[in-house]
Amino acid sequence: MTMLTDLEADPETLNTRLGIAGRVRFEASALGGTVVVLEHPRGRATVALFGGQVIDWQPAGQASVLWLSPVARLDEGKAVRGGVPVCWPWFGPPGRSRGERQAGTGPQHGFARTATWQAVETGDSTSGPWVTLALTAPSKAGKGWPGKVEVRLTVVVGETLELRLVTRNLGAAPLVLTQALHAYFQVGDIEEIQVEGLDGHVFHNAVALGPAMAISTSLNSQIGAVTFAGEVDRIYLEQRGPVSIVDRRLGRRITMTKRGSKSTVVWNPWRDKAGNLGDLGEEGYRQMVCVEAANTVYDAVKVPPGETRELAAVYECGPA
Ligand code: TA6
Repeated sequence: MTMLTDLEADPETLNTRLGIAGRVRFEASALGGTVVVLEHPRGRATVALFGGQVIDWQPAGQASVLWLSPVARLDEGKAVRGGVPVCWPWFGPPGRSRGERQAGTGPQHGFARTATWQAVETGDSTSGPWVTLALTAPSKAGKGWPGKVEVRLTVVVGETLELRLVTRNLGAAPLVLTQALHAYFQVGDIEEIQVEGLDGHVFHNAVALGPAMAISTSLNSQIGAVTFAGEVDRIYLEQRGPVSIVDRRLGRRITMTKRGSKSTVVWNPWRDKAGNLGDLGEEGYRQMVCVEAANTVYDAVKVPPGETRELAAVYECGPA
């Protein structure tokens, strides 16, 4: 099995099986590990098999839209900070963040971001080239692995970047999921950006309340755009509409539209917490913001046996 996994992650083998000339190419990354590069006249995206993580997206003629830690490595088994980590099958701490009564065991934000995914399919559509990666229960599933289940991530790049995360319940019991496409965006200066689209929504303030382990009744209400002058860690509820990061310093507006999600998370750790995290780089918190399409304890997803549920996000980048 190890041999097979090694082979499957070998760029040459993957190119023979799944490469598409000028569109989909597997390669060894300078950060370690194997990546798949999707190329289109309007944009380019790099997806790591480790974590099933998009680590770069560059619309044609523009700088990278996603932020990636200067110390990111794809071959150390540690969660990679930056790009679009996939938090699955739970968002936040294990167990209660899925609405369960008991705290669970397992890693923060689930297993997916530290697992090596398998490339299963590629193609080239009118929207652009795409790759589908899959993750199934490992032979020695860690504690908290949610039984017989498969998750697939499809990444498409063209005019936009699109991520579709589809969970299929292969077991006999219903599966309860929380999850997130935990996107890190590159910004000119965190103190100069605004996040629009959240006005009027109530939010769970995790800085004051801690991570959302249960539904809280102590919610705040957003007035106007979100601005940053300290740590922000919030789950906006009943939020289905588009959200935009308006960045006048970089002269661009990044817009996320989503499906299958009523929670939008906005996060910046600010200086002190960033120092403790240790992988943001000197003053790195100033250049990033997370805006996440999520299902949290407030809108946990129930997947009946035999069924699938999708969480999807489309990102576009235009002038501010
Ligand atoms: O999405 C926001 C959040 O859940 C924060 O609470 C935060 O600490 C973070 O994600 C990053 O988590 P990580 O485990 O990647 O350090």
